Amino acid sequence: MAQNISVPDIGDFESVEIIEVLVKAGDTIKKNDPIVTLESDKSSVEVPSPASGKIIELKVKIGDKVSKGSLLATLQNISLENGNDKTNEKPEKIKKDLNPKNQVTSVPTNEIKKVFAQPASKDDIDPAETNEWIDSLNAVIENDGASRASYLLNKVISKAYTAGLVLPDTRTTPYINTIPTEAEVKSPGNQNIEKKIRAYIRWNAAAMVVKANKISSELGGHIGTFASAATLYDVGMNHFWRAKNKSFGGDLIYFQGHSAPGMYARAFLEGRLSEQQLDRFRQEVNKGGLSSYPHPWLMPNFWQFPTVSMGLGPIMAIYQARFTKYLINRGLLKDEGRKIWVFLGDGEMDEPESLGAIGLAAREKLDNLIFVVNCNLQRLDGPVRGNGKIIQELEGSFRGAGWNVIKVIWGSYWDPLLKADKNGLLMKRMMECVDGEYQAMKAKGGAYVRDRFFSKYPELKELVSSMTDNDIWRLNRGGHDPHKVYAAYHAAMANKGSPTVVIAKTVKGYGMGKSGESINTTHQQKKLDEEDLLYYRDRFKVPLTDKQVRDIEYFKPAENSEEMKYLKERRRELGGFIPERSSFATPIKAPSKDIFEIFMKSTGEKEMSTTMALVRMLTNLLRDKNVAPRLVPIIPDEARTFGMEGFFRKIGIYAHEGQKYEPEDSEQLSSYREEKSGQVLEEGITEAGAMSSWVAAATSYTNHDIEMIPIYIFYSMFGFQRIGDFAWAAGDAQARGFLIGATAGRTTLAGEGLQHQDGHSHILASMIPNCVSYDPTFAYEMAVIFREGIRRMHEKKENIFYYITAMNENYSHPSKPEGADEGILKGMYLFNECKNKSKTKVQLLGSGTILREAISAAKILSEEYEIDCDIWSVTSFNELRKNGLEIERKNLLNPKEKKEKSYVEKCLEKRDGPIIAVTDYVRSFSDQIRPFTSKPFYSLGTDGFGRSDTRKNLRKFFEVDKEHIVAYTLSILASEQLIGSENAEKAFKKYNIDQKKIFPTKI
Ligand SMILES: Cc1ncc(C[n+]2csc(CCOP(=O)(O)OP(=O)(O)O)c2C)c(N)n1
Ligand SMILES: [Mg+2]
Repeated sequence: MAQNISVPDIGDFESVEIIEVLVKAGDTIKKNDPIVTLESDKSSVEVPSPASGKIIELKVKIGDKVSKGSLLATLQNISLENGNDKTNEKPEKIKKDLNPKNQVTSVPTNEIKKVFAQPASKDDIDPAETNEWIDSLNAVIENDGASRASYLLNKVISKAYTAGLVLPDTRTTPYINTIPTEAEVKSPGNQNIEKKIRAYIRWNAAAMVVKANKISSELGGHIGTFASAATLYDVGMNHFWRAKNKSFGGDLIYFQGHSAPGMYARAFLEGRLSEQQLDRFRQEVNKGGLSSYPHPWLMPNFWQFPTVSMGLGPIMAIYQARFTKYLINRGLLKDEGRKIWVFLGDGEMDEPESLGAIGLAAREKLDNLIFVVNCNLQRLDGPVRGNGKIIQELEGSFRGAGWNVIKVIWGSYWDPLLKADKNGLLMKRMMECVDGEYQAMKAKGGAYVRDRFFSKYPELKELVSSMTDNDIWRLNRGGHDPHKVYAAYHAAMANKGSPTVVIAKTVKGYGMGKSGESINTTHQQKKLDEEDLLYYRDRFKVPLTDKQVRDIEYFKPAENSEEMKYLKERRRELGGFIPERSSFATPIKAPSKDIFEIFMKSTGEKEMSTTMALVRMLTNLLRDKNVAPRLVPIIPDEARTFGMEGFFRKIGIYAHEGQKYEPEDSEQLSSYREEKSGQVLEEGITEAGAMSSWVAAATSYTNHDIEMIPIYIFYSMFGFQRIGDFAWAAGDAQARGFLIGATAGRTTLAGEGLQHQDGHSHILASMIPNCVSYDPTFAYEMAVIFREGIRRMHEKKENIFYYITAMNENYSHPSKPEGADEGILKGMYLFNECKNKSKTKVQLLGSGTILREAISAAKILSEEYEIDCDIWSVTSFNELRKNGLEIERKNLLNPKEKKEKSYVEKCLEKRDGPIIAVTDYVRSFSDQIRPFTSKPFYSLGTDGFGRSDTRKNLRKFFEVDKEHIVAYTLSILASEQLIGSENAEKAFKKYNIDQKKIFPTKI
């Protein structure tokens, strides 16, 4: 059966041009294979075939204009009826639940009087009645089980809400452990041995910090943080965290940055780090030292995640967990039940980034994610919530967001007391006390606790009357009790359908005694005197002599000791060591040059923006079978701004639950198609989240052993300026991928105004050592740069990432000049020379869209003033500067040698005339190359706040339009005494340039 293929609904566009015809008569094609590519003034989109078959006749050619319904081709249908293709099917209607078990029973409940907003009574006016209710609940639990009891309570609560009762706040639960003692899963470990191992690790971690500070107090470090978290880490290391090896991808652990000494101390016992290395904590300049904090750049075989800038770890880990599911749902990664564990301080939870994405984690049902918040109640300066309770506050936030919350507040020594607390008075007292009091209690000893905590109520005083002050002092916190921690981790591992947060209460500086236990200065404590060290040794029973303690020796038991055997056996059992960073990803072959060939030719009259050119490149790349599946387009709610809405239908938007609704625009070519295996990460309005996704994808080659090509497209103003710290961390993490700063240029993004117009993102990008950045003008430059980026990063595995700016100004693009590739990549090449044989020459350098103003200015200078310009397209002032600096340094270090020339110098040395550089960025962008040429150098740029107006007005305001370039060039030539000053004066008048105008930075 023959079938016509016509243009489907393409949204708002009328009469759009066909720019590619992708099939010919006689071709056999599959359903959804692209037939043609259409291009409007903003975006390009492929038209897929509605069915499989053979093309009988093509009805269109390149350049034709078409609208909805226009005939494109006829098809001999071969499998229309086979029903295998589901792409165009509408999502299944949500079925009504017909299961009688889930039906609401029809037994009516009695209606009662409605009330509104009366607070709950605080007094028990009828204790007998209260007891009846509690007895009823107990009876249901005993007879029908916990599920039935919960059901009944829910039913009663919902009835109470409908009656208008004001119910107590249910975001939080009582201030006790979430897991009842009876329900705790017991650790299979040997507690005696584990306790010893933990003591040695504690000692060595403290010793390395103290030793470093004996060398110099400049070196710093932290003892108190790891001291409070040692049990939380150790239980994970001994029982839960599975390493990467041949048969398993490995759990991913985000360690709290300044607990690093603890990880080194364990690695020392494991034999992975030597004593010499521990001695070199925070002395990294010469090889063999240990990083202050987790820095993959500095310890690439050890650390995986840079976390020390607080708040980055939690949000990056959330997106890591989501990206792991993305890879699984796209069929690129096996689902092995790997977990992402994240260790955080309670103070760190103040960071907006720490809590900012917890809603996403719950929405995406990230049950592969486990947060552990170490609530030692202190941050750097003092208590985290002296007047409140950080644990309750966090519980409320996480529960509210939909997380599984496991509180580990009290250790086992409290169990008998809580059991004896029949009337709930102890629990009430626990709830009453604020964190400032809890902190003071751990600083001041058992007698103080008896006096301040228990003695408030006679019953509680009585409860502990047979306990000594020491016994009271020993009442431990949950985070220091390996049994409680084990039970919590076990429950976290088993949880399905939501992320888990373990909120553990600990003591900052645990075991440090008067030198730093639970006192406000704990965080800064990095020196322990002899007495403190002896105390610390005794507290944890580390088998060192007094002399060894005085010499601050590390302790490592004999290799054949039971502790060492146990420690190694545990890790062997769990598949290897943690942390460890490695990569076994196979490279991606760079796409063939053909894919980019079309961009090397002139577009003729046809105008497009570099953003459109880039989107077309990506569309073409989706036809390359090596590259296509690895592309990860990441967009924070701006796909339509950048003309990328065609991707929605073509490759789908990732949605872990698929699409449960029929999209409003389902008939259209760019329909909003969500899919479980969707490829686009449509992030919503979160640059921090989008960047975290990008980092996860850009480091997938090490964390998942699969090389991915993330391309994150954003408003360039909301890039480095907004998420600069993430970009820095990406450099540290050795991310590989593309950041695209779209709508770039202070005067190119016109109407949007001050907060949108970017004139400095390249400067920010230039500060990151492994970020390679470009500001291309023409489609062929973009193509050459982009392809080389894929080759360098994903084929050659260079640990760099690319920042490329793209603009939204439409213009026609010339053909690539012969032999320009090398210069495009190095940062500049000769675009054109005016050869009027004039005596007066100028070297005109431009980048981005402002290069086009320079080209127009050169024409005027040549035709009207007989001044010859060499026009240089500068694709990267940043790369030119890097090269210049390196060569200059080399020359200075080798004064006897013949001087080498920088690339800038090689380009310009034989050229006459002053250099004038013009960009859509602040002048310091182009000024970067000023030192590398001996010629007079002038910059024109867009220093100052942007403002909304037309491009023409903006360029005039910032003095980067062709008229200003002409007038300033004449003035520069006058100042260099190459021509008379009257030319410039005349030009200022001719072009209406106000010579008294205030400098734009001041307006
Ligand atoms: C973004 C950022 N701001 C400030 C710091 C400096 N800093 C390091 S640790 C710390 C206190 C941390 O307190 P908390 O999160 O409670 O961790 P703890 O040491 O108590 O476990 C601060 C402010 C940092 N590392 N990162
Ligand atoms: Mg803290």
